[in-house]
Amino acid sequence: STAATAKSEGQGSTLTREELVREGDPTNNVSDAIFTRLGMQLHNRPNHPLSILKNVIYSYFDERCPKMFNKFDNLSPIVSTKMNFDEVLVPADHVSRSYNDTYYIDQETVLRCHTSAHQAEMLRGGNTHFLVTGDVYRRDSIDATHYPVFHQMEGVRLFTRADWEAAGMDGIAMAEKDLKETLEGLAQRLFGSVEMRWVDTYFPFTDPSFELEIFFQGEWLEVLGCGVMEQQILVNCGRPDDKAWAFGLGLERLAMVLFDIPDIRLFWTDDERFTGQYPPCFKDISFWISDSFTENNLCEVVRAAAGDLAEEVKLIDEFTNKQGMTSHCYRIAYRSMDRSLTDEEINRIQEAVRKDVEGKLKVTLR
Ligand code: FA5
Ligand code: MG
Repeated sequence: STAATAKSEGQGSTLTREELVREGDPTNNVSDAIFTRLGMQLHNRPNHPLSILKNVIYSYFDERCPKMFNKFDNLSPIVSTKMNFDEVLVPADHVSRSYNDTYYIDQETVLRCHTSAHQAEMLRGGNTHFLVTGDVYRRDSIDATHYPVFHQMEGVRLFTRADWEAAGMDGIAMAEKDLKETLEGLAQRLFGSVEMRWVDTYFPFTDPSFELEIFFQGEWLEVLGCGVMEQQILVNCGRPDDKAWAFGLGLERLAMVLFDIPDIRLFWTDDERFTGQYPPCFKDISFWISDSFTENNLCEVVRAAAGDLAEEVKLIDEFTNKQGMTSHCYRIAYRSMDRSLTDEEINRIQEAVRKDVEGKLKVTLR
């Protein structure tokens, strides 16, 4: 039997390399470094940028679409070649099937190279609106925006004849229009105004097919692929009369733009901003400034009192009263990289900050 049949429900995290790989199997090309990534579930860790992003996208779909999208974020990344390739019509000679591009556990079992691997099983399960989020694996190039393990979110929405007749359109045109509007709306929700462009492309499982690119760090960055689902997939899954759109977006790429993360490797570091284990604590301080007040001087005071526990000092409010006095309110974020801070400790630091702000910066606390 193959590893695919041995795989457990949910993540493959409980299975070790020894359990998955037949000793000396020449068809296995999954290295130990990759095995250690299995089951890490970054996208399900509270406060991890990928999980924050996932939830923002979920809310967008929940608000936009009257019919709920069913959400799946715990499907095993260990899938059959049938799911990963055949069921989404990837031709037998397509490069993505090669040992050079894909991680094979054995001849019939791979680490999914895209979340599209779950399209057919979800459709057969009767889902008409769904989002699948998970880790995907590729033997890919190395640079700041590519990593052998990353995360995708797949979205699929079906339309029935009644839908496109009500819109006075044909089904494919309606699916394409709704797809682009939906994804442009998502980009707007995530980034406000951002420079983006649609690029025509090819996928075996959609026609027409598009990629959305966003301008980031001086270059066009491809953030998702999408299109109108090939009718053959719907036919094979018992939905011959419907039309559908599908997209697959790269969560790291979007999170890098959204959270200003310069390198994709940072998602895997133990930096607490990424594991989210140690929460920040916020304290506000308001005062009437003097002529000589500068923000850098304030930061020096905060640094002197808090050291590296000060994560951010941010002006959140300012106004000038009738007498011409200007008030500033700053929010200070305190966070340790290696432990949870106690209230007592933060209050003591904040008291010291207040005292020095008043004594050294010649401002009047409010
Ligand atoms: C796909 O994976 C298609 N399955 C997407 C799709 C789904 C198209 C449904 C149509 C319908 P692609 O290989 O282009 O397409 O990857 C999709 C996104 O994943 C890319 O736009 C990019 O954001 C991200 N991505 C791809 N390779 C990497 C990588 N090595 N590291 C980080 N992100 C990546
Ligand atoms: Mg591509």
